[in-house]
Parts: sequence; structure tokens; C-alpha cells
Amino acid sequence: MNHMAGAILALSVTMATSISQAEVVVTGAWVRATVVSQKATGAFMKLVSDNDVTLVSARSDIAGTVEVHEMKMENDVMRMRAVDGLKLPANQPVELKSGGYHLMMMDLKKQLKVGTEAQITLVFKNAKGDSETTYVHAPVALTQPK
Ligand SMILES: [Cu+2]
Repeated sequence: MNHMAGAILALSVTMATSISQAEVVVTGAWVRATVVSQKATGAFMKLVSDNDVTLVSARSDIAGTVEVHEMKMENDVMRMRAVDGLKLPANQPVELKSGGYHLMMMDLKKQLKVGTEAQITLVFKNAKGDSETTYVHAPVALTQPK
């Protein structure tokens, strides 16, 4: 092995280590149950990251699309819209909840029944642009589980 190959190997090991140190902890995840013909619902959870990351996308095999949404009062009307990314400052819990940020699961492929579970994949980007994926198992419920 020449010196150059050794240097590249050492660099790649360092990068792998720094990626695995980033961690987003998800607690209290749940998805609102749907009725038969309903095509969209919300997913909620609390997120805390040990370094600055941005939630850039989400997906689930039971939904055609999952968007990060924000809910806000505009001219006395509650509206929601997609946001490009949700920032998670290091060690500051961010809550996705009814009436605020949430994951909008759209183009649902089946009815979400109470007692089942939805799997959601969250994709984060850190300040260096590295991607990190977190898998969430969210119980389906009518209201936020206690
Ligand atoms: Cu929404």
C-alpha cells in the first residue's frame, strides 16, 4: 500500500465515525387513525438531536408522499403548508404535534386502524451535508397516547 492509499483509508474511517456519533432520538411517535376513504393523516412525535441537523424528508411504505408541514393561523384561518426542512438545534427538543409541525402522510395506501403501527423513515442532514436516517415505529391512535 502506498502512502496515498493509507491517507484515504484513514480519512474514510474518520468520516464514518463522525456520522455514527450524530443521533436523533424520537419519542412519543403516533399516527392519527383514518376512516376507510381518507387519503391523508398526520404523524406526530418529539425529536431531539445531539447535534445541529435538519429534517429534510420523510417516507413511509403506506403513504405515497410524506411532507413536513407547519400549521399556522393566517387571517383567522388555520392553514398548513409544506416546509423545506425542520431545523433541530442540538439538544433542543422539537415537538411535532396537533396544531403545529407535523408529518403529513398523503396518498395513503390503506386505512390506518387503531392498534396497528406505521413505519416512517426520517432523513436528516447535518451541518456538513451528511445524511442520516432514522426509522420510527409509530402506533396508530385516535388521539395522542398518554
Ligand atoms: Cu398537514
